[in-house]
Amino acid sequence: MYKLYTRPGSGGFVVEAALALANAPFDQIDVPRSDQPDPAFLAISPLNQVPVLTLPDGRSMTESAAICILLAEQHPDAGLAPAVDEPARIDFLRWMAFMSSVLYPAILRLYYAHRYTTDADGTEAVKQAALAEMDRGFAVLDNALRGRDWLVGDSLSLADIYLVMLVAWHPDPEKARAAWPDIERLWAELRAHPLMKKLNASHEMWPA
Ligand SMILES: N[C@@H](CCC(=O)N[C@@H](CS)C(=O)NCC(=O)O)C(=O)O
Repeated sequence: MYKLYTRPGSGGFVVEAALALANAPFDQIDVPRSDQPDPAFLAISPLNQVPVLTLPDGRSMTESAAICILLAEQHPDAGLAPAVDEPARIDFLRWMAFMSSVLYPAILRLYYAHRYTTDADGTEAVKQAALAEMDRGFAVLDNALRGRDWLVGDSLSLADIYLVMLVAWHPDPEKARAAWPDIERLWAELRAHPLMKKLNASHEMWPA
């Protein structure tokens, strides 16, 4: 059985969605935010971050995008992502990497600005730059969604859920909705999705 280390409102959201869509049972361990982490947790998550997925064979992995890609591979019938031999697989890999390497870190710079400067007076500048980078990244994805129902391929994939998770962390959701209408269209679709509604009840990513 899988074990998922997570926390409400965290990147565990998309992993929980993946496991639920795959009908894969898992034990959920809530990891409270702490500056003095449990050494046992640090052994599997050296940066003290969630999500962490422990596989049925006991190995653990961090990195939300890698976890999503792995789960899509391990549960090919669940339709979590385009199959390896489908043309849309390229877009899936591309956007998962883009979201986890451009957008997620920009979001961390916004919310953990003190980590990204040695200047005690510098956090405001870090936040402003992080917001600008988020805006740049979301604009790229909004453009990628233009004229399409889903970010990749012809059906819902983990890339859509990952994107909606990220945009839900925007500090000004009203502005995000207005600025990126194609992302908002996808977000509205997922706000009405029964599984996302269920997950949102515990994660409170957006107002119910
Ligand atoms: N690169 C990691 C980032 C994970 C991450 O930043 N998780 C946040 C919650 S959304 C966290 O645990 N933050 C606590 C910290 O950084 O101290 C991933 O994609 O999984």
